[in-house]
Amino acid sequence: RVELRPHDFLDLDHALSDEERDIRATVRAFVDDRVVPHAGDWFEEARIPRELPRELGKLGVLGMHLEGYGCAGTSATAYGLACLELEAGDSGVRSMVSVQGSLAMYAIWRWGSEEQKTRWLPGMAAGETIGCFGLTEPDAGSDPGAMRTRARRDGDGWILDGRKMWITNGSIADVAVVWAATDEGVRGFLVPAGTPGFTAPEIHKKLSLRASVTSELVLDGVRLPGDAVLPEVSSLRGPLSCLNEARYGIVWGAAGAARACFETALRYSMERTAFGRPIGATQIQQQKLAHMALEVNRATLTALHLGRLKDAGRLRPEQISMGKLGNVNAALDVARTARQMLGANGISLEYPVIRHMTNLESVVTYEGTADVHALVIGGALTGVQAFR
Ligand code: TGC
Ligand code: FAD
Repeated sequence: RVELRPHDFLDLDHALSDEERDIRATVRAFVDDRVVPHAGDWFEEARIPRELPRELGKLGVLGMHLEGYGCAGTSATAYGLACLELEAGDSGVRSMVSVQGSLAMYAIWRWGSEEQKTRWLPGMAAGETIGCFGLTEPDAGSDPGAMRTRARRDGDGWILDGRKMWITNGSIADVAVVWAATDEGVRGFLVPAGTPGFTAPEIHKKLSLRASVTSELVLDGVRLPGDAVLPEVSSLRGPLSCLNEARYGIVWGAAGAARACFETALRYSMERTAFGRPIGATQIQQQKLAHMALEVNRATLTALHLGRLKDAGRLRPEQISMGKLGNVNAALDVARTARQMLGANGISLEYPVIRHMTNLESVVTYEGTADVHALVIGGALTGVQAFR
């Protein structure tokens, strides 16, 4: 008889290859050793260790789904499994991996010149060079087409002026991928840290995703050489193609955060007694546990299915929107339910639940808010775009 495992009630393990299970086990061991014991402190202290990117590089997860230039070239499904395990540790760690691999590295890998790829990607895959991705602005988040950051030609080079906001890894990045409006459409620029006129002040007072650096990017007359522009795209399609990659990783990651909350609540429900019996022996808590198990399993199943579609070259952005919307909402639901099951302990960083719960408030907002993904799906269903 097949064993019934709570977080894998549907036996999705059965649908994975040996190689996929091995990659997952390696990432899970890293997370159990390097992230889980410290994530509460990192959150409380609002920091993420400076050495972590190199450790993640050694682990092989930075740009792991890309081919060449020091990247592992794994399947999309294997990359997804890694995101799930990383986010079961902390959304901030998965965020670091997403921004590095799916946003900054992917932008260069997909739209860069051969010289740009050779110069930047191997160091980024190793975690020696950190990248960030600047699309959002103070007055243009869901509507990046309204961006005000501008690049104008200046002889052979470019001059950039503008502001980016809420940029993950901004003040620790060695290179920023900055998207700017030009006379030729939206273009991507590689801005090395230390370029005159470019600063990246850190944003403080966050109550979510605290184990992650978030920054503003300030560009005041930043002069760049002609070869700083990504040559292969000049439209919003450039940044949005990168978002498809990162959103795909979040579909998996959210299932990981949900799993961590559910497993904590399940354990707690059998250890905590009230009125002379474990709370998990009461009907009302079992109903909640069954609901959480359902959501965790359904989210993982969705992620796996989208992974298989991506590996088959069939995955559409609208399907990623459905996965991100559904899985992040499911994870938030599981996290909030688990938090209540833990009673007062549910508000303590001694347990991972409230950390995941508040982190997920960022995850539901970045990479397209829940509303934006609903509108993408609604547009596909009706043929009518409701954004404007
Ligand atoms: P629209 O007119 O529909 O399209 C403009 C151009 O973009 C193309 N396009 C896409 N290309 C690739 N993938 C997609 N998903 C695409 N969606 C649209 C489209 O074909 C067109 O191309 P072209 O060449 O004809 O010009 O765009 P719109 O102005 O109506 O805007 C709608 C849109 C898609 C921007 C909106 O739906 C949206 O997605 N807004 C959300 C913005 C967002 O997600 N920002 C995220 C910033 S990065 C981040 O949050 C990182 S978090 C860090 C972490 O992960 O840890
Ligand atoms: P707005 O776009 O102002 O939206 C406000 C509200 O209005 C939302 O509820 C939204 O759903 C709703 N809304 C917007 N448009 C419509 C509409 N047409 N119809 C109905 N409702 C609508 N960005 C980057 O570029 N790079 C990063 O690395 C990055 N990292 C981030 C890290 C964190 C921790 C956070 C919180 C954000 C990060 N972001 C990053 C920014 C993120 O992508 C944006 O916050 C997000 O896209 C939403 O934009 P906004 O905050 O300006 O909200």
